[in-house]
Amino acid sequence: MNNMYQEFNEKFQIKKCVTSIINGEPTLISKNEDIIPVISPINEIHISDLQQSSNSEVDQAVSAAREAFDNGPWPRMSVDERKKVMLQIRDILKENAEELAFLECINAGLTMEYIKSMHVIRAGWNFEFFSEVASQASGESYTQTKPYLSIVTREPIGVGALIGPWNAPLALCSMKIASCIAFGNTCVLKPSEYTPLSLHKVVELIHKTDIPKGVVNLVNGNGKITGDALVKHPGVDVVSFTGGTSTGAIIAGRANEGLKPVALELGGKSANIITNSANLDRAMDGTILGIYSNNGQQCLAGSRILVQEDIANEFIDKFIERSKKIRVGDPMVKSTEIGPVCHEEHMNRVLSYCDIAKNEGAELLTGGERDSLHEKGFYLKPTAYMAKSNESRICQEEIFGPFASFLTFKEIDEAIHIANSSSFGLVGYIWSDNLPTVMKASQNIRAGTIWVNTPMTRN
Ligand code: TXE
Repeated sequence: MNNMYQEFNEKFQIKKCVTSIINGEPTLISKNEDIIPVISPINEIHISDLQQSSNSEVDQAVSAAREAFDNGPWPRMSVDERKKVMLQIRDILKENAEELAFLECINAGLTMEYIKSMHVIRAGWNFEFFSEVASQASGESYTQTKPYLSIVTREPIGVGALIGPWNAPLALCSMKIASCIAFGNTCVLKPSEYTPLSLHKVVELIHKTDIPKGVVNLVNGNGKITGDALVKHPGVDVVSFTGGTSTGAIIAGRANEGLKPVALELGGKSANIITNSANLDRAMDGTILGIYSNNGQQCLAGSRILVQEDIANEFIDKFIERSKKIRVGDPMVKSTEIGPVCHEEHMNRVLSYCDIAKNEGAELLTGGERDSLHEKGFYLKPTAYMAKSNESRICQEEIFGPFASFLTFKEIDEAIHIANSSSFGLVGYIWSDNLPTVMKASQNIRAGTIWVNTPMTRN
């Protein structure tokens, strides 16, 4: 470990064992509970232990949230009173930004610079943003059926089960907590078993504000055990999940058994279309960010890169040149651009797509292997392949690493067709300074969000 790690570790000290937090209190460390080792992807060191919450602990956490909802002050407070607490949470997260960034970096492998400039800020901002949304939310009234007046009011739904992923734990789980509690709901959070550290700290910090006990509870553990127990618990009213598509389907099924509404944010294999009418320097920057930022692990990645034929050779050559210059390494070091992927199994999964690409006859453009400069840690070289066709697995399956699949197209209609020939539909990117091209692509690509001449703007 480098000096920076020593310095941070002395200053903040990683918890030896991460437990649940119920009613604002950490649960006791018990010898009988299942322990999951927490491994740093930076150097494969065992940095902490996670005590897996038993069924009875999940039950206690849901009961705490239930009691806080059914009988506690939180849902009965005025929006302004709740907003005051939400802003206290924003402030305390900001005050502890360095520690949160350290915990996220050591555990998830994201670069310190990226976490400090994006994720921690976003985490605080989520509490401000959703308190504003709640303060502006209003109901509706209907006057059509005289002399009756029908009024629709917005009410909190109850207890939320919030299940979070490992690729951006702080940013994504803070969004879940904030959007849930801003409206007067209470919750139980279960972060990914791979990345529990920053969120344990967040829940601890939340309890240093005036939040009533039981509004935010934390359980930990494996998805199939703790996660499943939480989703199917009869005391849960609504489920929110971000993660893999197949896991999302299982969770939706489970929630459905209890007739619980469920919000899912799942995977993507988004097309990033570069036309010959684009500002190619901007398109190049956006393409590099689109596939490699967050260590390549993001649902919003522009992972199918479609380049118009007449500019393809030049664009792809430049992309390869840029990819080779990317600094892969220790995410605590300021100059590092890509850190390790989150865990070993995931690294092996991403690497397995290099074999798949080879078997499919794809042409290796750059990377395609583990970064051998590092003896330990889950580092991958920025990787790109020229795919044989859009039907190939490297164009159809979410790989979720620093792994780009290139294709070319002749006219925009063909690019739109390729973009839509996918079972995903999360986002899409289009680079062009020609208005009719932009309008055609953005209106015809079937995805939730289309970015035009910019990557990843989500506000
Ligand atoms: O995530 P999972 P995995 C994609 C990405 C990745 C793939 C698999 O392609 O390779 O998903 O990742 C909890 N009941 N994304 O398997 O399983 C689990 O404990 C209740 C996309 O690591 O989706 C964790 O807290 N909970 C993505 C959370 O679900 C369950 C982000 C996510 O784990 C559960 C991450 C169950 N049965 C991966 N099974 C994005 N869209 O941003 C698992 N969990």
